[in-house]
Amino acid sequence: MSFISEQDQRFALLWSRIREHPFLLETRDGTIPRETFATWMRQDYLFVEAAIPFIGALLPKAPTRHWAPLAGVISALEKELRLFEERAARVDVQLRGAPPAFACHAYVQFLLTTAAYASYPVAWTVLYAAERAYHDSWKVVREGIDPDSPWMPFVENWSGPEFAGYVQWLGEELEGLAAEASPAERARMSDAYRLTILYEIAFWEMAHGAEGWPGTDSDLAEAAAGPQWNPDPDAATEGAWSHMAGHTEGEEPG
Ligand code: MP5
Repeated sequence: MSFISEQDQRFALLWSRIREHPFLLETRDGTIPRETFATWMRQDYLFVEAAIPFIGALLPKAPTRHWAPLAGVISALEKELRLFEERAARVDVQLRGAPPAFACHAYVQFLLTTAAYASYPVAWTVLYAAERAYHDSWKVVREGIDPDSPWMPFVENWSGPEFAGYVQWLGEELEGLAAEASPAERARMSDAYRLTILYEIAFWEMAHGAEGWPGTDSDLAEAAAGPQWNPDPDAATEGAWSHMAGHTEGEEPG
């Protein structure tokens, strides 16, 4: 059985917690409160901003065949930041300046420490699980959302064919890395897979009304400035992942 199928069987209940999360079902059904969606936007903007140094930190460990695709991921993440900016301007959400929620902060620390201290196969496992979780999540939203929903550009970004191809490629490469890994390394990869899914669940929970820090009744965290993109809401938005096709099509696993 492939590494991913084995993990997916092992963690089937956790995956269903993601796919059945109220945040996703309410976004699909158009019943999500605007402010709840705005919380997710602010927090995921911080997450995507941190994902850029996460990818950059993988480069020193990466096989050379991954350099160009990883550079492509960094460009895509920059375009995603612009997507958040454009949407926020359209729907009048104040994106920048939100303090990081506990779950967002913890997840980002997990990403960055994984990139710094874990092996490449373990870090790749985290990358795959995080991207796969977003693809699966937004595919749930796609099944039934009003196509005129203001949230549709997010749905298209992560459930669309370009992102699907990228996640497929990440999975093929993950199978190659797992095939070469020792049993102990595979066990570490499995742990990282599970932790990433747990963080994904925690992130949806946070967005759905739990953005405070445990033990505090007001938000005492420092404001984060966030990047400045000077968005032009009238500019046509290019798909964030469209250029990845050239990097990830026709790659052989391993
Ligand atoms: C992703 C994301 C997808 N934006 N946020 C979380 C909490 N998990 C996964 O990552 P990317 O790199 O934005 O496609």
